[in-house]
Amino acid sequence: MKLYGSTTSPFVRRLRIWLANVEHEFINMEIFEGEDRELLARRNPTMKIPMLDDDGQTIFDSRVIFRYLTEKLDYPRLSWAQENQLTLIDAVNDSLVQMLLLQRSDFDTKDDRMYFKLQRERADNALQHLDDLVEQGHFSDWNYPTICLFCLIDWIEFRNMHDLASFRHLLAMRNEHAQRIEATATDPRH
Ligand SMILES: N[C@@H](CCC(=O)N[C@@H](CS)C(=O)NCC(=O)O)C(=O)O
Repeated sequence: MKLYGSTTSPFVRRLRIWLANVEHEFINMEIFEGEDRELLARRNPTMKIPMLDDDGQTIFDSRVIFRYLTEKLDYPRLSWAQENQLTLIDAVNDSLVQMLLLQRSDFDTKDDRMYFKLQRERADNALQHLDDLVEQGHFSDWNYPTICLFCLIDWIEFRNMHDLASFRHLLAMRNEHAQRIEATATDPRH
C-alpha cells in the first residue's frame, strides 16, 4: 500500500498518523512542480494529495481513503456525529488551504473582501463549534476525528493561518497530543 502526499499537508498527515501501525509506504511529493506534479497529473486528475495506491487500486481524497481503509481493515465506521465533526474540520482545512494558496499568489488575505471574509468567518465559526465540542469531551479519545482535529490545529499554528488565542480547548487538545511518537514523527516542521 502506497500513500502519496507531502510532509506539510494536514490531509495527508491525518492518514499517516492513523496508519502508524499499519504497514504502508509513504511517498513524499513536491506537488507544485517538476516530475512529481507530472506524476500527480497522470495518476490523479484532481491534482491533490493524499492519494492511495493499494495494489493498483487508486483512491483519491482523504475522506474516501479513510472509508476504503476502514472497510479493508474491518475497523468500526464513524458515527454520523463524527462524520459531521469531520465535515467541520475539512471545511476549515479547505478554506485555510485556499487562503494559503492565495497568499502565495500575492493576495492580501487580510483585506476586507467578500471571499476572504467568508473564509475567515467559516474558520471562526467552525473552530468555535469544535472548541465547544472539545470542552464537552467529544474529542477525548485518540481516534480518527481527534487525529484530524489535531492535524488541523497543528497545521494552523505551523502556517500561522488563523488566530487561535481564543480557542483554549483546541490549543489544550493540541498540546496534550503533540508529544505522541506518531505526532513528532510526522511533524511538518522537520
Ligand atoms: N478533499 C481533499 C483535500 C485535499 C487537499 O486540499 N490537499 C491539498 C494539500 S493540503 C492539495 O493537494 N492542494 C493542491 C491544490 O489545491 O492545488 C482531501 O480530503 O483529500
